[in-house]
Amino acid sequence: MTPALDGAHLLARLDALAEIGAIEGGGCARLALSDADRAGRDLVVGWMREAGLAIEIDAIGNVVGTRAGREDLPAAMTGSHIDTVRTGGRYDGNYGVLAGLEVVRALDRAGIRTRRPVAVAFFTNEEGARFQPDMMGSLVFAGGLSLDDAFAATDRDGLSVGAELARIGYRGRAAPGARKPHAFIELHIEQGPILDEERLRIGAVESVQGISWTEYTVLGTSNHAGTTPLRLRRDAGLVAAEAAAFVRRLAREMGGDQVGTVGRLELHPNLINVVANRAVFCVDLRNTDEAKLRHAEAEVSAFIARTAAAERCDVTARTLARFEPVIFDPALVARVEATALARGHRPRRMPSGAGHDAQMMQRVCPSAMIFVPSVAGLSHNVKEHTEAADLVAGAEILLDLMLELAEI
Ligand code: HGY
Ligand code: MN
Ligand code: MN
Repeated sequence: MTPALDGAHLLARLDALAEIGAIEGGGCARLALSDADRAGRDLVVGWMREAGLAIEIDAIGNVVGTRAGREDLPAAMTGSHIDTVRTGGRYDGNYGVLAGLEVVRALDRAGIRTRRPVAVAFFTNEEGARFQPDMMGSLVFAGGLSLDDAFAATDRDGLSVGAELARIGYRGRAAPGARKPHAFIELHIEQGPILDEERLRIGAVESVQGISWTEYTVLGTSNHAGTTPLRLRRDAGLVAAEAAAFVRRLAREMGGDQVGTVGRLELHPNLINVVANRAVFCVDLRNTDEAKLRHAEAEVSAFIARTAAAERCDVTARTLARFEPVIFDPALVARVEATALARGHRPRRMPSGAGHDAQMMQRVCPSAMIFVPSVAGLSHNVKEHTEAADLVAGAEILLDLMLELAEI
């Protein structure tokens, strides 16, 4: 019997999960390892149990639910993440995990026992909004970050990943990545404007661009905003503001895929009539080309050093995340494309502007991604939206692909 995907159930589950950590405007705030993240995890683990999956929680809190195959072979795995940024939408990450559960339900309804096990995973702290680096759980799973280093990461309140994992009850016993999957497919919203603007429904993702996150701390002298002449100022706020403007200017001048963002900026004492003596800000640079990304990093670093020196401020830098561009397995990308074509779609090959767990899984097994459109390219925003028909279309392609991969 050909398995059929229950689209209505997928949409209902997306809405149910979005209730956890719900915020004004219809989005979610489930920062990694927060109480809201625990509640979201508990709900999804409950759904995995309901689907009869064997559940494994590893030491970094990654959760893998496995449906047995006819043979005990490396699994065909799908999944994503269920942590969100503070202004998250309801689809980023959640969609890929819940669509994976719908694949399992469809196989059950059709009475199909695949040759390989089928696994559905959610990885810890994909967003990196609270603890860096991002894609932390899948990076540990892939052996790119030690457990000790991951546990030691702290948030702005000094709380550590290790302590927070234990507090929410998700510091599992399984060794991360002990069992590598045969292949990994991640279904995800595009989070950019390409598919929506080109009126296309499916993206066959070929690569993920490089990511560079650096935290800069600039130290000056707090002083009276009214009495201090410019010649005596050591204004950390000025250096931060000029850095943010330079990041945008540089991206515009470099053109191509270069993007740059200063999304986090904190001044101290952050008062209207005091020249700031400290500025802490983060620079997010990305490019599909590693050499260009390195060039952008060097330009930003040199600009900030010059600007701080001109203002007689001191500056230190700390790398929070650094990932080179990743190319997905070409044969698997071709399978994504062929599966979409077989369903009558016109798939578009494209890079991913956002980071994803799949880029870490590519280190341990052939991996690829399926994109569906984000309306107006909006994401990391409560107004993030993908049309129901697109959500279902992407999940149907995931079902076909997982069935194929589980029979190889
Ligand atoms: O930043 C990213 O690209 C991802 O959302 N962690
Ligand atoms: Mn995501
Ligand atoms: Mn995200």
